[in-house]
Amino acid sequence: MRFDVVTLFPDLFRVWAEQGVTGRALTRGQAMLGLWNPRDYAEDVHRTVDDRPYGGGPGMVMKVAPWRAAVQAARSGSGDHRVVYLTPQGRPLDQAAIGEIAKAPGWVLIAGRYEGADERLIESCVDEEWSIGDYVLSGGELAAMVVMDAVIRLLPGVLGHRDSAREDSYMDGLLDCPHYTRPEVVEGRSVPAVLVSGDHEAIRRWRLQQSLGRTWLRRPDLLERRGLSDAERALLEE
Ligand code: 6GU
Repeated sequence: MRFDVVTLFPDLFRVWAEQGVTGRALTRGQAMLGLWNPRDYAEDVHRTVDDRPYGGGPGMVMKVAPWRAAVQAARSGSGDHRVVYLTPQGRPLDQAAIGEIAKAPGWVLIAGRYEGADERLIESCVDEEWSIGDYVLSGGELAAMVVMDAVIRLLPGVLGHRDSAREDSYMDGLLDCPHYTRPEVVEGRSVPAVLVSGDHEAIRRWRLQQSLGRTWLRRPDLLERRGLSDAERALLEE
């Protein structure tokens, strides 16, 4: 998987790209990251990347020329991957969408700033628009990192197989169950007895029950969409 990010703040990504599970994947070459700064593609002496909006009003608008030049350099410098503009106006992503995104060989992600992009930039070089949720960020950089993190952890060999096995199991589409580690008692609160029972079948059932119960209480919308198997229905009624 290759990501090419078009951003005015490439340094934000350089620190991110060395940390944790995603950092390790990038270091090992399981994923690749290219960074492209529109400021490097501006033609004027001030290296202008934004300008005042036609029609007036507050804020600035991303200028077509430097952003388009950076996007084109990013595309031709990699593998002609599809171009995504990250914006709250985009298609809202969920885990199923992340799974589809992870199947492509790569993506060019435009992390915008200011009030938004000149519409002609979107018309001329954007294939898709994605949103990471119904709230507004001051720039697309964090959204790009969110998407890349969610995708990279799905790539083969990125998570240890203990984690990926857990991910493949009954948890899909449900909220996670509670977790505990030592010590066994914290401020008078004990670890649920079943988890120290050594009964692996009972532990599996408890975790599924917790996942189902939490999802039912906290995110009934998820259960609505996903539905329940007969086995899960029976477990909820115990
Ligand atoms: Cl993708 N970008 C920005 N700037 N804000 C957002 C977003 C993206 N998704 C939700 N809010």
